[in-house]
Amino acid sequence: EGIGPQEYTALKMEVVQWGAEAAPAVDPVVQGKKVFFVAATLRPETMYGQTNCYVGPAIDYGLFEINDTDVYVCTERAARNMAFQGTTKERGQVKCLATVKGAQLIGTMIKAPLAHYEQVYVLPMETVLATKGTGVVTSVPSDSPDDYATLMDLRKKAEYYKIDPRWASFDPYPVISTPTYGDMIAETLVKKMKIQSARDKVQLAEAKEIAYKEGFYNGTMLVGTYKGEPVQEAKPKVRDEMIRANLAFPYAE
Ligand code: A2H
Repeated sequence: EGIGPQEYTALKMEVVQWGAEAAPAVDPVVQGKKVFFVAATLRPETMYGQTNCYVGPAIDYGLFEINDTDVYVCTERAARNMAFQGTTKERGQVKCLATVKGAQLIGTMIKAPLAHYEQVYVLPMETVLATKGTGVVTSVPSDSPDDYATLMDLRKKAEYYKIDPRWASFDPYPVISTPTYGDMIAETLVKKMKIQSARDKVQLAEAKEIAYKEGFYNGTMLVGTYKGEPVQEAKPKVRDEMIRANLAFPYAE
């Protein structure tokens, strides 16, 4: 974060099957349309390692009609921004078909573009901010300490979080190798720094910083089209590849 706009990659994760809590509210309004959860990421090159997707359970989400065929699930704030960035059919125009709480979206099955696990589930993350990105975060526990810590919390207390343990059963999948931290930098850092849960905010912020810098400057791709290449080179190429394939689009704020 610094001066100027943050350039995200907005990843399109298509709904395969709505969770039981969402189906009654959304099924009638999205008939015949493709619906996508849209996740804002700064690490497009890690998408091979997605294991799930996160929403904030208390956050309000909308189902926004973007054009004649597609509906996006994100915050209203993000939908408005998209409407002024050429994402919608008509500039500045976006119609909300329905609103839902994040909690209702949990357990929905979605496609994860490029990922080793082709279909993953929507899970809750308390630390998702409604004021950043789209309010939807794709989870890459191999490379994001926050994603890793949250996934482990969910596995430990599935009942408390009201999730089916199967939804959190996809193991972290190695995507990037660094000389100092091996091929699962997030897991290595969380263990090394003795981070107990997603509530250890200060240590997680430090781990996030290390993982980001190490991955970017010293990381090598272990999978995908740019396997063997430095992360610095692969990152824009993976982003372009996804955008060309209509699996993602640029999003700034
Ligand atoms: B990143 P910045 Cl592998 N609330 O994507 C909380 N976190 C959010 C968010 C929100 N509303 N919207 C996006 N994010 C996350 C991948 C990733 C990310 C990896 C490693 C680090 C990392 C997979 N999750 O981010 O505050 C998203 O997670 C660490 C910086 O705008 C997004 O990129 O700088 C990142 O935070 C955006 O954070």
